[in-house]
Amino acid sequence: IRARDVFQSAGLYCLTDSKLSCGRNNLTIVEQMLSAGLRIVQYREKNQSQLTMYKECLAIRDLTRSFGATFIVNDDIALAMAVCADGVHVGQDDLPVPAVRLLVGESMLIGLSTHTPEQAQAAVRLGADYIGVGPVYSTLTKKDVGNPVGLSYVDYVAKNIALASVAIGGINAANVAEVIRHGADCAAMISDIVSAADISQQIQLVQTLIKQARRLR
Ligand code: TZP
Ligand code: MG
Repeated sequence: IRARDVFQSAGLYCLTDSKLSCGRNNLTIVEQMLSAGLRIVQYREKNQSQLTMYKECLAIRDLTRSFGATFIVNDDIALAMAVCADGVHVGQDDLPVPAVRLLVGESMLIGLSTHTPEQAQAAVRLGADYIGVGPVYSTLTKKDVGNPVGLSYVDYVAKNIALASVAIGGINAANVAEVIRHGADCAAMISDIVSAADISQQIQLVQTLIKQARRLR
């Protein structure tokens, strides 16, 4: 329930992706995100050495701590633990949530990507703290991504699953309002934010859209 409060009050959840950030480094990007008021950041990097990721992740962890923001590490449980992240995010083909819990303990948040009602129900049983809901729309950002689940799955989760929900996949300033109106606690975005010319301005725009959409729920 405490986890759900964090996600509901945050509204926007941004992920890093150095391939999409137009040459700007992750630390600069995250600093701009946090300065613009972002409250949840996920470190998501592919194909880099463990040492490179550790150093970058540690610096981002310090930044998020100084802003009082929630910091989540994608996929890599050891890395999440080594930098004392607030949470770790895993997918359906990663270690099962109870095994992750055994490793990270009770105080670290565990997020699980889900794509079907059965997976969402299992996430509750297994003790996840929040679920990813998606991909809502089609996206070019993630290669091994499944077919879009659409807003009907967002509706299902809003009505039936008590966990915090983070909608993801193809969400941008043009469609974020409908995702929030359909009941997602948070909207997760990569390309629309990290590829923006002015990250601060884009964050502020999207946060305004999220606040407006909540009032229409
Ligand atoms: N998981 C499901 S879709 C996705 C991830 C990590 C990528 C989302 O990126 P974008 O650019 O916001 O569509
Ligand atoms: Mg993963």
